[in-house]
Formats: sequence, C-alpha cells, structure tokens
Amino acid sequence: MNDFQSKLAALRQQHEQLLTRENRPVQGFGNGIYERYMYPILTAEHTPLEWRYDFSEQDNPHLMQRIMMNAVMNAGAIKLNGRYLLVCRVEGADRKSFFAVAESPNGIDNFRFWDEPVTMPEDVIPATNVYDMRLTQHEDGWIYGIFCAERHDDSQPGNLSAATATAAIARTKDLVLWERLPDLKSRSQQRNVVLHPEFVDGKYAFYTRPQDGFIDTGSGGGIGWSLVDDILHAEVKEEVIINPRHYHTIQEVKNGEGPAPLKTPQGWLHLAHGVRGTADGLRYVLYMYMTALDDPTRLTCQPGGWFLVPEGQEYVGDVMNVAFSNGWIADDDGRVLIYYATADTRLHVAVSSLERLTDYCMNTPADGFTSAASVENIKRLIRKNHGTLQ
Ligand code: M1P
Repeated sequence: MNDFQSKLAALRQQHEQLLTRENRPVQGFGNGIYERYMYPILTAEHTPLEWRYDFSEQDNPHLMQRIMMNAVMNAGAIKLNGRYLLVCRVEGADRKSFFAVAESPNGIDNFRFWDEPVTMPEDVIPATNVYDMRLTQHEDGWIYGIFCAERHDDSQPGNLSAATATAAIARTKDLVLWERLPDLKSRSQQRNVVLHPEFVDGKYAFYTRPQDGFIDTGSGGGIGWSLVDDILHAEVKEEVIINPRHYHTIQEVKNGEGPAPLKTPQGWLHLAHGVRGTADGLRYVLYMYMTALDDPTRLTCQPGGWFLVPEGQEYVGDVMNVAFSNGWIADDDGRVLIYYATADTRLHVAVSSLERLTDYCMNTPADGFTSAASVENIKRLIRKNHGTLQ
C-alpha cells in the first residue's frame, strides 16, 4: 500500500467509526420531560466521503477535500415503512444549503446519508438557497415537503443582502422523486411554513409565519394559519394569528412552527421555536403548545418558557445560541424522537413520549407575563408540596 492508499484507508476507517458510533442517553436526572443523547446524530463530518473527496490518486495526489461541507442541521423527519428518515439541511462551505436524506435503523444512531443529495425541481423562478423542510404525511396520500426558498430581492439592486423568503411546496411518495408545486402565494414574505396533516373544512391548512422582511417579522404577529382551496395553486388569502408573539417572553422577537403537529387524544401537540433579543444577539429556543382537536386554531395550553435550549457544547457553532427543530417522529411504541439542531451547525436527538409531552403541556403553568405572576406559580407549587394549597 502506498502513502495515498494508506491515507485513504485511514480516512474511510475513521469515517466508518463515526457513522457507527453508538449513541447513549446523557446520564443523570435531566428534566424528566425528555432525554438528551451524548453525541450529535449528524454533522458535516457524517456526509459521505464521495461528496467531498476525489479518490483518484492521479488527479488528487494530496487527497484533498475538493468540496467541503459546513453543517448538517434543521431536518424534516418521517418514519416510512419502518425506516427512520431525515431530510436534512446540509450546508456546503459555499453557504448553499441543499436537502439530503439520512437513514437510521433506530432513529438514534447509525445515521447514513443516501448516496446522492435530493434533486429538487425548481419553481418558475429558481431559488438561490433552499432549507428547513417540514415533512407532512397528509391524508390525501402524499408526503409534502414545505421549505424556504430564498432569492435575491431584485427590487433593491444595490443591496446584496436584500432577500426574499417564500414557502416552497414539493411532494413525493418516497423522498426520492419530488414533484415541485408552485410556491405558496402570500402578500408577505413567509418562512417556517408547515402543512397540517388533515383537511380542515375540506381544505389544506397551513401554519404560516408572516414577516415584513427577510429577517424581521416586523408587523407579522406570530404563527399564523391559513386555509387553502387548491394545493396546486396554493395562496394565503386569509391568515389568522394562532400563536402570537408576546412582550418579555421567549417569543418576543419572533416565533415559528416546528414540525407538523402530532395528534393526541388530548389535542394537537405543537413544537415551535421562539426568539428573543439579548445584548449578545438573538436567542433561539424551543417551546411547546397544544391546540384543540376540533379546532386546531384554538390554543388550549402553553407551558410558560422554553422546552429545550442549547446546552454546553451545543451553544457553540456558526450561529451561537440557537436551538431549532423542524422534525419529530411519533413512534409506534409511544416514543417521540425530537430532532433538533444547535448553533445552525449539527443535529441531535432527544427522546420523550406522547404521554410525557402532553403531561408537560397540560400541567406546566402558563406564562403569566409578569414577575409577580411567576412568583405566584412558584408559591402554588410550594403550597401543593406542603399540602397547604387551597
Ligand atoms: O439562525 C437561526 C434560524 O434562523 C431562521 O429562523 P427564523 O426564520 O425563525 O429567524 C432560519 O434561517 C433557520 O434556518 C435558522 O436555524
């Protein structure tokens, strides 16, 4: 074996070790609501070597990476025919995101990317960047992928940072072949748009996130809801805000629906992200809420504060202080696998159950919006523990 060959063999061995590393729950009490796992499930290093290296000794004698990867994050998730599948946002060193499917035998570890990234057909105006797909197994029989399509805002030719965010719609049966439908028409820019899994009043229902600009939600009041007659020409005609932003909460600056909600006997279970401003920049955290089964726009409960935040090393990365989720799987045994990314860099899993998540949502005090109300919540719990609660 020459130098090149032994270098390549070592590279393959190291990569295989990473891909097959067993993941274990973090030991300790945690919070009782979910268990975090020791290792990220997917990182840039997990992407196939074939995507990054030219293996020809003649063309690439130094075994350089010809194409470098930057991050794997924000993945849509689905269990399909017994397979745990993630449609990941992979970002190259060139700052372009694309979709790639990774598969695991158990949803926890041994994730492996399929051979090639997804070839996503374009809409009429091609996008510069695509990301953050939410997967919805709809009762119409299709699996929909709703994602953000970003383009330069040509109405501001002199501003290279001016961009528009639009909700793109594609559908598939197998995550291999995708049919692209026209982007969602909307008066405002839209990101974090999610398709509800059931028809409502015979229509397709979208969770929306109206925003004035590409980054700023501005007058956009929070997570919206809109019924759409025709998925082939989807348009937001009327939009109501079902989960508003609120002063001095974790969702003051913006919020956005995470994955498609899960149906439970107690109501629709939602995972979302909330954003607040700090002296150190924006802080993205995850939170939960529930809506009524007979009216998914009616909020029934929302625990005060965050559900999951970056911890330890999770805090550090490309965009610090960010936890983001757009994928979860409700497994046949009642477990819920929550896929969350941190710092726009890597992807993790946390495990809970429908039973625990509904308990968390229904029995955690709501945000009372003032310090005094928070103190009352704590005093009520103390009195309950002392047996003195009236
Ligand atoms: O950088 C944090 C997140 O920012 C955006 O989310 P939002 O639209 O709510 O601000 C998205 O670009 C998301 O991908 C990213 O993780």
